[in-house]
Amino acid sequence: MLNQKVAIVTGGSRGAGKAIAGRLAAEGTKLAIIGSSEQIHESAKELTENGAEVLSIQADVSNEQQVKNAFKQAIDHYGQIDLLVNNAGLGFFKPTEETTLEEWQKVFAVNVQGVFLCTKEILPFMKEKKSGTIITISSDVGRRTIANGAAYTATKYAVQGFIGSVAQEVQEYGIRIGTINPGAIDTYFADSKQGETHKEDWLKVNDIAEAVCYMASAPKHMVVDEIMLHPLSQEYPRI
Ligand code: NJP
Repeated sequence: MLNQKVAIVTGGSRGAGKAIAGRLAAEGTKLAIIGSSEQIHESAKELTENGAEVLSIQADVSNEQQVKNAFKQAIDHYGQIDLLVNNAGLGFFKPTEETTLEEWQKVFAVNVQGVFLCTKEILPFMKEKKSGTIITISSDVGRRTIANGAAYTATKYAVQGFIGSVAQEVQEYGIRIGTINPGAIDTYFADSKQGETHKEDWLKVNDIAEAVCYMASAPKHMVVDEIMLHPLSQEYPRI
């Protein structure tokens, strides 16, 4: 079902995004991957060596002009975009009184404005085609709150609200929109390293890639609105 489709994956240079790109490529999906640092080209090289068709684009998802250029490049290159995975994101965890305005603005710029800009850029294209899937990697803290992560939590609640509204706007165009809300994943998130011993029981990047694949390959008459997943070891209050 994903064979010969084309996907844009933001934050494809490492962590969950890189795994999502690799998993989609294994299904035969052609890729445009976006990241703000040069590492995006290294990631594309690796994926290409494993047989994937990949266009790497260095762009900051919070910058409107860079997003416009990146999406134009991807659309011009492939002439088709079937799937957008809004995955790029960042986080930091500290008490609110220690959070600077600059940090607050930065995390909103990438996690919320980035999702807005990328979604906005692809919607006219998908509306015209009357098809497309947009999957956003949000968080379990888009549905529950935690201490010492208020700014990050606020961004993911904002993402849930934004995505929920957009899903209703575009339903009539055959566009399917969902969020994946993971708990702790073993990545490079919040300036950490993948593979650290305290993360042994955390979700693995392939768990997220698997969820994306499931959501993206749902039959045409079905929308998977939301997938929540968290490590069995993680405390998780049920709603
Ligand atoms: O993080 P990490 P994850 N423009 O740091 C890119 C959510 N999540 O894989 O730009 C474009 O390994 C960055 O590349 P670069 C989380 O909120 C995670 O864990 O070159 N790209 C890199 O490729 C996020 O939405 C956990 O630095 C930008 C990627 O984003 C998603 O999972 C828990 C960018 C980040 O890779 C993937 O994060 C949870 C920009 N401005 C939700 N800024 C968790 N890890 O525990 C960053 O609930 N990137």
